[in-house]
Amino acid sequence: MKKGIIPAITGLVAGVLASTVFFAQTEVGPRPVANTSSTVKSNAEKVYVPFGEKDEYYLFASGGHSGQLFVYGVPSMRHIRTVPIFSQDSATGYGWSEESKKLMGNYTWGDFHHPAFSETKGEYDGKYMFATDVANSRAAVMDLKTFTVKDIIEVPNTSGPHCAAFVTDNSEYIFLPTRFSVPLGSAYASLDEYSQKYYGVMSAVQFDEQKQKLGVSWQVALPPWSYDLSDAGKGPSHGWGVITTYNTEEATTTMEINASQADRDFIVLFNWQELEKMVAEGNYEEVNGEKIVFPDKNKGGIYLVPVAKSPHGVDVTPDGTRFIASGKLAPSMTVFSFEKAFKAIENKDFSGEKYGMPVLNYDSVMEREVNPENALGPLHTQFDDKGMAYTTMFISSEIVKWDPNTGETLDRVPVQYSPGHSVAAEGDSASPDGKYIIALNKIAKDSYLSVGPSHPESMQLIDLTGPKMEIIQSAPVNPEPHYAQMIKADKIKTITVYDKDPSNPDAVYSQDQTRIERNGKKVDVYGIAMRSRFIFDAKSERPDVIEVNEGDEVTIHLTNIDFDQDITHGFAINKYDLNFEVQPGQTETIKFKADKAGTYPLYCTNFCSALHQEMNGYLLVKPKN
Ligand code: CUK
Ligand code: CUA
Repeated sequence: MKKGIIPAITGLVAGVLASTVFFAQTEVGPRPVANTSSTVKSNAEKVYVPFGEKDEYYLFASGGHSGQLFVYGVPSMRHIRTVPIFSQDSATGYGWSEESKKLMGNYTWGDFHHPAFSETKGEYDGKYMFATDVANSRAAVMDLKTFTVKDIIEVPNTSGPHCAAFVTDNSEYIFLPTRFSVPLGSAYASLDEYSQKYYGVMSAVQFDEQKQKLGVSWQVALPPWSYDLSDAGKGPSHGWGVITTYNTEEATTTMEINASQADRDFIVLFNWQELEKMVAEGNYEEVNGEKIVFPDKNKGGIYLVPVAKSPHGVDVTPDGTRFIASGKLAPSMTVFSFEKAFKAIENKDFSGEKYGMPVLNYDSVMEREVNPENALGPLHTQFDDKGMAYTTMFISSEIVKWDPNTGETLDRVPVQYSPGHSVAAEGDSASPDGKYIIALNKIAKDSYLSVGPSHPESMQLIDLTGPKMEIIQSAPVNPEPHYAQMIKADKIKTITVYDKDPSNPDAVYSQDQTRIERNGKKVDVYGIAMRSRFIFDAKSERPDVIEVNEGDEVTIHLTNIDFDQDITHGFAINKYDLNFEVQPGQTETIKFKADKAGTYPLYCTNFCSALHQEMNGYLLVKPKN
């Protein structure tokens, strides 16, 4: 969700909204948090993590169009690490090394919206994090032992997997519904044929832990609507998934107005076990190498639930009994019951059909509509340990706590400003912790020192343990944490160094194995980095020099043999625009054409020892003539 929603909403419903509320909430400075000196002290204590102690939670905030992941500690809100997922990152050489170039495919950046942890029985298991790229239709998996990306795939037939990643309760699937509809394979088709030739394809992706590879198992060619957010069932709703939709009007231009005409859009309610079975029985069509279920021909397993227009988020309650849609343009949260939906399906309690998918009767599935007074722009909902719901209100800039069992508003706290998502401690797992929630605010305005016309986004940490929600810390964050995940720190087990891998033909672990191999124009360097030198060929008079001929194809395989925690070496060649790093025990590769004759110093970029400044050598490129 971009900041553009403000004009969209003001334009559309300004007349209905109390504009004084709107402006009061977005145009003024930070509202004072109750700050008697005693509460300030106790709040400071709550977030203070003394040196030598560690935070209780990891926070993984998506980096939106930075294509990166930001790792923070909670409650200190200290930024610990930026991990590149979809975008080049010269701090780590991601996007320059051959290994990372292979992961990134033909792209240099990504738009990363929703991180999702791997799950076992609906609980975060701390093993992997999945991510999707709205910009270039990719899915990624990151290993939480090393905080590095293991695999990225481009998903065919789709465009903009925004509503993802949502992971099923035992990580059976990572579902990727899409924001944009396109013709299959992104082929050309006139927009006059939008309803006939365009599809919003949802992909069922699986992760093979053995091979450390992602793969598309099957897809569903949903109608040409926009799919917004989604969630997976758990417990009694295991095997099911829900996705919100907008633009069921099938507008093809000026979406701001045209996609908001109808009073109702739908929630797609699907049974992935049934779809899996249909595919196993051959009930699909193969298009562009993928198995695609077309709901109008391959019937079953998918239903539509009417919902107030243009819903944004949909969230399954921790106990798996309900799903809650947030209204975006209608100021309400709608609570639906899975049990009622299952009954309606059994009784064929349908009000019609769309593209072969039965439409369930709204009144048969809906449990209650919740409209907290003056709360505007509900977007996303998280949960605490008692099953209470916390919904972000984009327009009225607050988080509202309410009871899904009764609809009663329990508490509300203003945030600065315009929260998109919030994230509670393990807040979308089967057993949220209930300790903290963080508002992921789109607009920081004057919350921090000014850095010019554009400001960072803001994250506000809210304590949930007292009688009232209380903001206890705030931290700027780069664009743009659409969503985040907060996991108990002790669930993540990182390694300290990479193990030796004797099966890796690129790796060299001792000086006597270093060598420069020439084969015509091909030059392969098998070198090591250690404190505080490079050794490319130990037998050479100048072991830290690489001499090649102009036009040679050079590959440098570099192994860091300092098996010592946090001793990372970097590698850069002046004016060759090359840069990568090797972490302790790691082997990485760069390839380049030595097309510039001359003398180019090479050096370690990562301060690794007292003699780091001496860790350099030369690339000599002999001119052709
Ligand atoms: S979307 Cu941005 S606030 Cu991409 Cu999760 Cu709702
Ligand atoms: Cu190695 Cu600096």
